[in-house]
Amino acid sequence: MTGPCHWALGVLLAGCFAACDGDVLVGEFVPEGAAGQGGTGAAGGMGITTGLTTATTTTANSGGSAGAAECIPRSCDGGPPYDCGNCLDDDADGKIDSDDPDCLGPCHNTESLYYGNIPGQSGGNCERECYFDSDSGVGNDDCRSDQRCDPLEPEPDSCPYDPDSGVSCEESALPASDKCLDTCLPLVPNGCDCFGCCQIPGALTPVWLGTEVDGKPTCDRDSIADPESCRPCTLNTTCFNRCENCEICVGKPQPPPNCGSSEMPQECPPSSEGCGLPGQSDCSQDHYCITGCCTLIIK
Ligand SMILES: [Ca+2]
Ligand SMILES: [Ca+2]
Ligand SMILES: [Ca+2]
Ligand SMILES: [Ca+2]
Repeated sequence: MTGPCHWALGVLLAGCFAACDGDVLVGEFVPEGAAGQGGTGAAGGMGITTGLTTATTTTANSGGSAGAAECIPRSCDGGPPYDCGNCLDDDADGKIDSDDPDCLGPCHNTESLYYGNIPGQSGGNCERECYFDSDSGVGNDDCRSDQRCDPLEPEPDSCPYDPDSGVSCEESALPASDKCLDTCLPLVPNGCDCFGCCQIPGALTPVWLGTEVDGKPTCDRDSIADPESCRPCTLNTTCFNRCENCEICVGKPQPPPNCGSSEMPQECPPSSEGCGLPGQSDCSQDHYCITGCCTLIIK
């Protein structure tokens, strides 16, 4: 597409649509070259405090391979984009946002760790709520758990196992509520429970993505088998997205051979499109590619 249509103008001027090559809808990727200065979103992303690593100035515009699509930022629950939605390669590994295997969703603020790194996620107490949402407190999703009730001690220093500490471990052990399942589970990547405890290939036990040692997050893809860096945890099987054989999962970027079709080898929920593998399209803007499936993030 070589016409003068700007993406930004295209949104504003209905007349432009007719001149553009096909429909250009807000929230869809447009081919490189069509956007021109429409990288307003990317520019917006630059203003955001980055996560644990220093963002490079590489953008989807300049850093992509030939034929790369224009990146459109993804929001976490309506807020400004975090590192995994800002269209920048924040850890300079050549992969941006959902294409980076370290990114587990739009509410993930580092491209180099499994630790989520968003405000409120490690709020100084031992309570846990939905790990994959915007972390505005336990009230918004009604997902409740407490690290002190887990005998595997995901946080041995700050929250050692102590079922008599005054927290109600009976309550913590109740099945997840319908509200928790409705609000949190759709955002949970394959292999994880709602609280950030995940079964990952290569790890002997389920591991706590938010593991910190001496106040520093430590769990990443390289340390999955190290129980000090990625602490063991007990899965909450009442709010759990199991990693099925033909699914893409945390730590499993490809389904095994003989799954699905050549266009879509991975398994996704009904009506969800596959994403992230060669030849597959990007998700629309209100969706995020979570473990190989376009997942609705804005309702
Ligand atoms: Ca990014
Ligand atoms: Ca990256
Ligand atoms: Ca990365
Ligand atoms: Ca699953």
